[in-house]
Amino acid sequence: MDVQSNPAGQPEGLEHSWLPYTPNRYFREHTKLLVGAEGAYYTMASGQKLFDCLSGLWCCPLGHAQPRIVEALTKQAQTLDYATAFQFANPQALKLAGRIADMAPEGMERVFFTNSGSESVDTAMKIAYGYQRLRGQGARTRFIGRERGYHGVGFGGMSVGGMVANRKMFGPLMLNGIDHLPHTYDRSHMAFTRGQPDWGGHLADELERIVALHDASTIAAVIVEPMAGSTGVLVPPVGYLRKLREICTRHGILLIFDEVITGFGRVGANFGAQRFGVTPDMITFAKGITNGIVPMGGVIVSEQIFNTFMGTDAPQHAVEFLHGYTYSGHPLAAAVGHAALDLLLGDGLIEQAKSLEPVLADVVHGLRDETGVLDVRNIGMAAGIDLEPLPGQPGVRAMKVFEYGLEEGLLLRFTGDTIAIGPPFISTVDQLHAMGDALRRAIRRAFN
Ligand code: PXG
Ligand code: PLP
Repeated sequence: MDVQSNPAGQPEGLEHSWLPYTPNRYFREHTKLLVGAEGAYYTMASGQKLFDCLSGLWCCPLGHAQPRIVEALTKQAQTLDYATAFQFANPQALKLAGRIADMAPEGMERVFFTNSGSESVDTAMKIAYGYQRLRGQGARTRFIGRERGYHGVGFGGMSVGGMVANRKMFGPLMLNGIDHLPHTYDRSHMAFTRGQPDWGGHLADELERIVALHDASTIAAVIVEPMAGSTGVLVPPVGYLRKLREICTRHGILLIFDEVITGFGRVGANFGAQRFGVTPDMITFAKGITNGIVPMGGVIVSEQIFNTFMGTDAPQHAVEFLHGYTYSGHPLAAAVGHAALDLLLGDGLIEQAKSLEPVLADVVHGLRDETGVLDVRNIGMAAGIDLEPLPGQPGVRAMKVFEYGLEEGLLLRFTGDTIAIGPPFISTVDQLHAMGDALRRAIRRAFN
């Protein structure tokens, strides 16, 4: 088909595009083009400016067109644009691994680079599986995820994930031997909680039940998001993660924290691990490490796991872990990663996220009395707002808020009838209040 011919007046190329996680048929009638971005705002093709309420897709905490990031990217492109990833290293990626390990909890010393959260999760699952095998526990093949978890779209991540809609089309392709913990959300016990709910720590005991069912000797790892982001910001109950840690340790099961959203400051600390005071065996990350400007992800592993792979009795020239991506440790991503960490750590942007937490909490909880708001919850620079669904039409109410939000100057993200909020750490107090006011107007219009 001729790309130029476009009788419907649609943007050029739309008729050749298949958009990710997008209702493509609806989009055809409601096209939305982002053409520019600076600071905490996007610009649409219409010229409309939109406050970036979710920092891109949780990935741009430092805002857009950040001059030091642009400079790092440009300079690196002129110096070493791509470095062969296998059998070679590049200094930017090596040094970045060191800086990431320094930010991670004590004992988590090694970083394996990927290009996305999905790749990070599949990588971590392969590491877990390999680790158990190498230490003589080859029967440990099971993974335990959690309902309402999101771990990306690879076959591994999808299998441990717990969002039914993402799974149901692919039933027989799901990995074998996966079980799921119950999710931790119960509105009747925790509606309108600021920070961590007091109720729900006991749900970690469900892991004991699952272990008893399958026997510990068959379980490789448990994977959870410290705070579930994609399903609408589910904050872990007090004591819950610590209990998971205790149970995993007791049974020789690895604990993986998927910190693709919670890593690099989103919950007001380097990682959720530190915010919640629990050290896992592996952390998966992506998004914030490069401020979303160049794709990059990775897995941070404990020295013990790394040493287990290095302790192989295979000859020295043998690859210890047959895994990697063409773009693992990409020099452009790594250079941008350094600039992002300079800002997050050197310029105190993680501290800034922490200090804005009560401001964001006031803004979102200020909406609790609006008609149709069923729950508001928050932690760090993240919040979830549940809306009363339109009878028989799940998701439509939130979509209305999303569409009205655009008219009110907000780029919002919704899942089901939940609005997720995760503003950039560079947001000003005034901008956060303005976001709250605009969101209030959008919600009122959607319930009118
Ligand atoms: N794990 C977690 C915890 C995530 O949040 C992934 C893995 C997958 O990452 P990639 O880079 O492969 O997309 C994610 C991604 C949303 C939203 O609206 C969340 C994600 C991606 C896009 C939108 O909450 N999380
Ligand atoms: N498919 C083919 C045919 C390839 O040659 C490669 C990599 O060489 C891949 C997939 C994997 O690509 P990537 O390393 O970018 O994940």
